[in-house]
Amino acid sequence: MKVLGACPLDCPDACSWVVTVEDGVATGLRGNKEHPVTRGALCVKVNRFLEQVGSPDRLRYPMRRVGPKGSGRFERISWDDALDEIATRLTGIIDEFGGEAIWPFHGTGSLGYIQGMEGFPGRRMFNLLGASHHRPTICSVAGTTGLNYTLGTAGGMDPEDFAKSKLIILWGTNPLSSGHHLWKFIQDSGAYLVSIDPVRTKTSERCDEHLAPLPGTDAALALGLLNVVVSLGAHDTEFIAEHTVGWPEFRDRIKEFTPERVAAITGLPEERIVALGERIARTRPTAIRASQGMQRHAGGGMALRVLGCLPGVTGDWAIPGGGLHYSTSGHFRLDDAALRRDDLLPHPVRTLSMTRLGEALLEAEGPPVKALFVIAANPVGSNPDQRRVIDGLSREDLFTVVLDHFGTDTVDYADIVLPATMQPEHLDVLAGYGHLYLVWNEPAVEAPGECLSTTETFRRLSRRLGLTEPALYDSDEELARQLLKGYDLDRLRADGFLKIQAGPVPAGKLQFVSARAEAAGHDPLPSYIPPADSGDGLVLISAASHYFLNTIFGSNPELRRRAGESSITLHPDDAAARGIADGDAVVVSNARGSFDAVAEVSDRVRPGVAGTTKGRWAKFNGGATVNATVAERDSDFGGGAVFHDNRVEVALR
Ligand SMILES: Nc1nc2c(c(=O)[nH]1)N[C@H]1C(S)=C(S)[C@@H](COP(=O)(O)OP(=O)(O)OC[C@H]3O[C@@H](n4cnc5c(=O)[nH]c(N)nc54)[C@H](O)[C@@H]3O)O[C@H]1N2
Ligand SMILES: Nc1nc2c(c(=O)[nH]1)N[C@H]1C(S)=C(S)[C@@H](COP(=O)(O)OP(=O)(O)OC[C@H]3O[C@@H](n4cnc5c(=O)[nH]c(N)nc54)[C@H](O)[C@@H]3O)O[C@H]1N2
Ligand code: SF4
Ligand SMILES: [Mo]
Repeated sequence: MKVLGACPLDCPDACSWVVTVEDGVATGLRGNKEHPVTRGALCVKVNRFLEQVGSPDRLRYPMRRVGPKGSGRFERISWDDALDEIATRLTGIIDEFGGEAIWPFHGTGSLGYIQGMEGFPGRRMFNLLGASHHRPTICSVAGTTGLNYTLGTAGGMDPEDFAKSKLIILWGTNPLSSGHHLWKFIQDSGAYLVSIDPVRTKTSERCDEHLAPLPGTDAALALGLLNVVVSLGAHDTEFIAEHTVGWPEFRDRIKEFTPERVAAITGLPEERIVALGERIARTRPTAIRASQGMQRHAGGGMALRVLGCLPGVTGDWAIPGGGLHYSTSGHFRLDDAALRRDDLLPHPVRTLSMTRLGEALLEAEGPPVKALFVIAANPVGSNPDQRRVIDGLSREDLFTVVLDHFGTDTVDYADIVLPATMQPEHLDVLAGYGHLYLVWNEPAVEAPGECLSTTETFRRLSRRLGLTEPALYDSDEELARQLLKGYDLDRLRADGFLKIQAGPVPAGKLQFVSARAEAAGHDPLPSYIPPADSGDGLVLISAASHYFLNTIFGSNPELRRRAGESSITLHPDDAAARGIADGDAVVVSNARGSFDAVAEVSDRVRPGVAGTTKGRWAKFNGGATVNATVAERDSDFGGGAVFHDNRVEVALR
């Protein structure tokens, strides 16, 4: 039997997949050949997904902690005992501290609308209890907010239109590792390819040209390129007059960013900036692919805001194959409010920021956080300021419940662990953020042991708490129907995917001057905000690993073997200045913390920059990973994370 499903992982490609089931067991998994973006291929990680599903390490039963927090020592308990204990603890906490002392902390382990981050499963129950809301700031929010200021949407181009582009700028993005299905459209275009990245990635190596600016200086670079375009008179006066607001003011701002000044800010040769500006001036359509990496900086939101303006100056927004693609999420008009049911709240509640977990646990203002539900997240591995996160999770008076598939670094701090179903075992609906398709995930097999889906876990807990609100007991299929109002669910289910219609970009007039940005306390004009982490040392970028998906697969033996040891790439000049040679054991540190790595000396990174990857497990890496060095600091817009705005020192161990 073949069953159509969807990859749930936090990846733009949201692949449609086909599970082969024999005698109730999933024996094969491949990409759906019919899906125009998946085209039959998954990726190096998800090709091993069934290994994960059948792994002997998988959590199969509810467990209660028996050793100290962090020890990872647990005993098996029944679901009845687990639910009783959770219900008793929650009731006590609500009585003493109020509902807001509960934090449902959702991660990106699944981006499903029914079981994952997009739908916040359990939110209806938590609303009824008056729990704090969760703001997912860990990934893309700064860029989304910045683009919204400019475009009135973060939607952007249909990535399939990259096949029509003549010049493609891959700006702070490494699609060959972090979402490779776009590459087919890029190749089909035959366009001139430019990579803008402080690191020479797999993607940069396949481009015609690679520029390596200093991290966090992209907004200045974009303004400098526009300076060249405008001085050549190549701006599209007709598009500007008809579709934009604030051109005279923006034009003055652009004039401040001369190639000479921008060369000093970005560390790029002036003639390379001028040459790329000239190329943009004469090439229509020009498409920009920018993704989340380049906005993990103090000025990340502003950087995307400026990038959204660029095709507004050249008129590319009006040409198929021109414009910018960041995330297509803004185009999906799904009724997620109907899923969340915030109308069930007894009173307004506070919102807690995902990336300020350490702070919230250690020094919360207002009601303390007394109960933490970690749902498809691994904050010890993925959050900034690992040491403080661990200190917070170690609090004896904190009641922590973790729902997961594996015994992660975070599971080690749980009071109660609940085993969750994996994608072939539950129903879900996905929406790509790198394409315009809804993707259906039909359950294919039974879950092992006593694993339950997240929705079913919260239905059972609601019952245990004696809650009578009928909305808490809707089935997964009922939830999918509520979400997909206006789309043809039955067709989606039969075909496995359904292309949606993109909304207009820009939505209304493009705002060079943004009243909304001004009202939020920002510069009304696009500008440049420099990096925040100052001082000496190297700027450490910890980008996506080719072999892991965030911390997922971080315990898969074969992928760990292929990824090799935890490494840090140093430019030969920076290595020599520290007496470090290729292969040396080093310690990477700053005031926040440190982690061990092996030095790789290579000019793949520019001087002043060091490179590593995210996704490693602390318990396999001497107890700390790169996130021990990252600050719990907000980016400019939306309170986003600043993983790549991080200065470190590197020394021999
Ligand atoms: N294999 C794999 N795929 C993944 C993931 C994974 O962990 N592994 N993660 C998934 C997730 S959660 C996300 S959000 C996406 C993220 O995918 P990307 O958006 O690609 O994010 P990053 O890998 O953080 O960064 C991309 C590139 O930006 C560069 N960069 C960093 N700072 C700057 C800067 O200031 N300016 C410029 N121009 N470039 C900069 C980095 O060197 C890196 O090569 O990928 C998803 N896909
Ligand atoms: N240094 C550095 N750190 C980073 C980044 C970076 O660029 N650099 N990138 C950041 C980004 S972009 C992101 S999105 C975050 C991700 O951070 P998190 O959201 O914490 O994601 P993961 O670390 O992948 O942890 C997800 C967990 O969910 C579990 N899981 C998967 N599916 C399910 C499910 O259906 N149910 C349940 N209950 N559990 C499930 C997995 O087993 C895994 O343990 O990491 C961030 N961390
Ligand atoms: S991780 Fe991305 S590329 Fe790999 S199967 Fe999932 S959606 Fe496709
Ligand atoms: Mo992400």
